[in-house]
Amino acid sequence: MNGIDEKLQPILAEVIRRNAGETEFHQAVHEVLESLGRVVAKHPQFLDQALIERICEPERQIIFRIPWVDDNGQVQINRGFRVQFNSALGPYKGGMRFHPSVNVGIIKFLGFEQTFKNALTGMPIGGGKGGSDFDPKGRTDAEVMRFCQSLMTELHRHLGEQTDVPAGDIGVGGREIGFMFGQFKRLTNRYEAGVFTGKALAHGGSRARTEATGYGNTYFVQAMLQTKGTDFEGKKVAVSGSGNVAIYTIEKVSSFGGKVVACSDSSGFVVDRDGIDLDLLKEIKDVRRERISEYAKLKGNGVHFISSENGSVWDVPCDVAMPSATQNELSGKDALSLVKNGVMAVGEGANMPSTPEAIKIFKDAGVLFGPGKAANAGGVATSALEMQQNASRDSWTFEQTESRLCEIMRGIHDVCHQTAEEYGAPGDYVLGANIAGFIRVAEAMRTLGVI
Ligand code: NDP
Ligand code: 2IT
Repeated sequence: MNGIDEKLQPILAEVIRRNAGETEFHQAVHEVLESLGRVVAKHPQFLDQALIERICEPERQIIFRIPWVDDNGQVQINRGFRVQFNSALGPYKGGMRFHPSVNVGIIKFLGFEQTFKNALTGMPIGGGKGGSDFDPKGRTDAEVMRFCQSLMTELHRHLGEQTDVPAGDIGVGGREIGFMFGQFKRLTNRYEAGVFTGKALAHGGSRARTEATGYGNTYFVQAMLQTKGTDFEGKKVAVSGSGNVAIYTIEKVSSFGGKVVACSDSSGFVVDRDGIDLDLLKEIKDVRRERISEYAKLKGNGVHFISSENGSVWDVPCDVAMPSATQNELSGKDALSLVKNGVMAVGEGANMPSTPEAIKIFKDAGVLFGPGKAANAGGVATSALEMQQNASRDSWTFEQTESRLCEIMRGIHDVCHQTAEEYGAPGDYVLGANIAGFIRVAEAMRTLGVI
């Protein structure tokens, strides 16, 4: 029917009833439950102690008002969220997202995914996520600072390096982390560097954290390609988004000999047959905070901007697709177009960017498919390395940190690959990631008793 084992059907029905209207959360739970049929058939003990039901229910959800004053003296109100999903393996860990689309269902799906992703890294971190419907676009630095300070005035009481450790996500980068950490430090009178990750180097940030998600996804896709005896050399790559994850994906893919021919933002995409000029892209996005259409204007010379009404970045022919913008950005139609153009691998830099229809199309076509909870885990894994450096009051070199990241990504790839084989679905990284992540969390929960 819906691909879920009959013993697990009531669990999904209850999640849908209890979280009415939260479609992204339903989608994320559905996908994991679909994989767990094979686990409970082999190990029925996972049906005991309502383990699966408890995994689907966040430990704590915090929703709060964020009032702040804009540059015109007007009072603005946003809503803040922190969903502390699961702390069986360690303190809640996961990013903060600032985007007008943010609501409790989106934060809940992200926290749920984060729980399994963090387990896959093998690091001692639980799962959580937070954010706000605040839109940073067009806001001045002073407005962003006042907003972050107001948010932290409430959130600080729920955080701690042993309790809950936020980081960045969409709309939250070094600037926002700095403002939030600054307000946390002021309110608590504690220099607790390990309470945030993604900090500036001056405050105990880790080298390679900024690069880690994009680099990690590239390492993951490289490992998938190697199972087919190939690599990035000479491959054409399409990347969506042009934020943190996209930029460092483009950097790493290029260093591996691939050519990134397209990237995007929510207004449209650019195609550059010579390969995206990374210095220009960083200048437009990181320094000037402008739209991707500026890239085509400044580069000229046959580079086109196509607005989202007139096409999709996934129509650009490529060998490898690396969606790095947002959830459900790659539809069934996009997947058909990619398959028609001969795509051989997809690595999800974003969280849940491919719709269920798209995933099925890739699977049926034999495309190597690295799901977000495995492929984009390099960011949070390096956050855990930042926590490790903070705890030991140490600071590692870029090379040392990147080499740990590379090992961790190889480990995640291998555990997903082996688990898929063990459960009778060789090459199915979705199944491998869901099962391997679930087993680590569920085993840890069982030994803690019913809490
Ligand atoms: P950024 O804010 O740096 O960049 C986000 C990019 O995605 C922008 O180009 C943005 O375009 C685009 N985008 C955002 N929302 C939409 C939308 N609704 N429709 C189309 N495009 C959109 O965020 P990150 O690069 O950090 O995050 C990108 C993805 O990667 C997210 O799914 C995030 O959850 C995931 N991720 C991030 C990690 C990290 O360490 N930062 C770690 C693991 C996963 P525009 O500017 O027009 O909004
Ligand atoms: O989705 C993610 O894994 C992130 N946004 C990074 C989380 C983190 O704590 O580094």
